[in-house]
Amino acid sequence: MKLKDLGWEKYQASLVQEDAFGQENIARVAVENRGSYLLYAKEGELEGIMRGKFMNFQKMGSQYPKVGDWIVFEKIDGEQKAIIKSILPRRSKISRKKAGDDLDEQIIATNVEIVFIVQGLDGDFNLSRLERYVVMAKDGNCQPVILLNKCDVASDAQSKLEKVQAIFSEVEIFLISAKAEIGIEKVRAFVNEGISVVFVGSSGAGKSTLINKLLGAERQKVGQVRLDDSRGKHTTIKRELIMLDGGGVLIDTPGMRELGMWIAAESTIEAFEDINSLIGSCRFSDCDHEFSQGCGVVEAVRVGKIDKEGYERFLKLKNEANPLEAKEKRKAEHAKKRLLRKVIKRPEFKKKK
Ligand SMILES: Nc1nc2c(ncn2[C@@H]2O[C@H](COP(=O)(O)OP(=O)(O)OP(=O)(O)O)[C@@H](O)[C@H]2O)c(=O)[nH]1
Ligand SMILES: [Mg+2]
Ligand SMILES: [Zn+2]
Repeated sequence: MKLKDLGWEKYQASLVQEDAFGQENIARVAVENRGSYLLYAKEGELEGIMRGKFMNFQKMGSQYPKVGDWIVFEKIDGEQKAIIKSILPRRSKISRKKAGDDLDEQIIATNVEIVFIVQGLDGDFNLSRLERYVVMAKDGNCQPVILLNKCDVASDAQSKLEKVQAIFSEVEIFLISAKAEIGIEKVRAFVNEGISVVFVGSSGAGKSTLINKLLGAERQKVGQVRLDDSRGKHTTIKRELIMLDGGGVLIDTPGMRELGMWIAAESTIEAFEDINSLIGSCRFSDCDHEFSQGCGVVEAVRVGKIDKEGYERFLKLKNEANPLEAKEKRKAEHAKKRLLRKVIKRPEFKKKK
């Protein structure tokens, strides 16, 4: 693996001297797994873990490594593992902020030049959603490019294109068909050596289909959409960085029907009303509703009180919404409680009789 193919040279040129100085062990975050990261480095694939300094204090979600990040690591001898030491400055990012909360943002990808906004010309077509994606891209210092997909099956493609053009006069917009391979070369033309791009859009819009066509391989799993409303089935469940032969980096992302789905784990729970209503019945207040003992939600699923499919969708979203952060939050909560107990035991806090 060459750092150059991952876009390092272009990225490095944007760094100030101190950031880049003396850093030999550089890798790029390719996948965020539960509890670890897949890193791409000179020496190939490494499992990135966090320790020590990184874990010493409670961090905000955005301070954790994200797909697309350049990181400095320390290799563990004799293993394909590395300790993540620091994250190099993000030149751009595509992120979703929770309403009214500027501090806690959920980052979808970092250090990308272009955001391909993929929208189906079928039931997925929605101008206000396009607008939000365009804002998101510009906010994050990325160039938005709109890809209106599935033109092979849309009879009104031309009029929809004109509508979109009228609204976004400064954005490049293309009619394409990932499946019928129409306009693929126009997309390919953006992804030159050293360029990183991310694909966003609803589930079922055709992001993974398009990525496969760009790769010339069936690498990404593709799922059917529902006939009545064109909704996808959340086929892609992880953000993933993929290298293109001849340079260029593609990031596939799980699609969301609503941009509001890019939210923290707690909000995921709130979105599932039947699950939310049972949370009080869990034995532990920090129950993860998956592995924790005495979980009222798991029990309700077992006895059929909650729809199993709905529960599985909940798990998928819950774990998608940044597993590491959720885990760290729980740890911090425990530590706080322990500290509080100690303090209360101290004599000066005991009530005088
Ligand atoms: N007719 C038509 N169907 C397409 C086109 N592109 C993709 N599809 C179909 O749309 C469905 C969804 O495609 P995916 O590539 O899985 O969509 P996605 O955006 O990756 O969806 P998620 O991974 O769930 O976010 C599949 O059945 C594809 O075959 C197209 O250009 N025309
Ligand atoms: Mg996909
Ligand atoms: Zn529970």
